[in-house]
Amino acid sequence: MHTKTPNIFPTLPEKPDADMIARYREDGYLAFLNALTPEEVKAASEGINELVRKYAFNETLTEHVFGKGQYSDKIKNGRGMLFKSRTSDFHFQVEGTYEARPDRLDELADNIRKFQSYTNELPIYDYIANQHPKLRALIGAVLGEDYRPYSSMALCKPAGGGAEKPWHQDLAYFSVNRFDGVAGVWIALDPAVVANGCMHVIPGGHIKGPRKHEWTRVDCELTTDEIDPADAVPIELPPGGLMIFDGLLPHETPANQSNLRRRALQFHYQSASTQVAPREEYQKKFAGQDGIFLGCDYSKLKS
Ligand SMILES: O=C(O)CCC(=O)C(=O)O
Repeated sequence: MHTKTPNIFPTLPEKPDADMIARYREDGYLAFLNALTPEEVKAASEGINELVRKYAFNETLTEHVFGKGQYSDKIKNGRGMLFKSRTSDFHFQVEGTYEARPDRLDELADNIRKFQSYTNELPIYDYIANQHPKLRALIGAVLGEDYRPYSSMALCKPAGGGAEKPWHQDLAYFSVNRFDGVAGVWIALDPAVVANGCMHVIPGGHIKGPRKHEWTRVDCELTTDEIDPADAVPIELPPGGLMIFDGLLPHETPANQSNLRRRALQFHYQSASTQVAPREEYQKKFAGQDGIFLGCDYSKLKS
């Protein structure tokens, strides 16, 4: 029986105990108020400014392209602009309502919506993602010791309107050969509270398996036919707080309606027996009894 109060542990331990892992299997997530040190949070936060100063409007290192998809109706000038590395998969995207300009890069750093494939861009991100002893112990306990990174993708919410990320299961976006071997780790860099768009989850909602996602006016999402927001709990975390969650757990983050920015790191991992699968194959797997794909069909993305 789940209560509407989230279970949030005070501190990420050196090694999670069996009760914690049992709780993860049942609820589909574990949250900890205190996981990164203030120094780690500071370095990770300053890294955002460092990356934006280094790459934004630097034509040698990145190309800038105008946003697509959910921002397509808002794009004017630098709004929703995407900066793509010329040498790697690293890219970041400006919030759809903010106009990126080369003469105010620190302000721009506070108005980024998304960072993708950023783990190798700075040692602090590689450390947190791949070497942090307590995090390694936690992920190892959840996925097995030989787990591997799957992706790095962080969403941020600028103050005063950072966009929502509606209800979804991460496995609706991914392509893997099994559902039980993917976990996400989400780390707050600012206080994350309801008003600025903290994580909300449906405890135990992973157990039902894949659910039907639809492209709506906002994004690829689970509609209220599939989830009841009344079952949700908010996961409010201070800077350095962390949540680990199952790839099938329904979760969302509302829009930032406050004047407090909400930045985060996010990494996903796969177990040793989880392989990336061709998308066509996965579409048959993440399907209903009628064989129809329930995940996010990118061919339906507005361009
Ligand atoms: O950080 C957020 O606002 C949402 C992250 C998320 O749910 C995702 O990337 O799947």
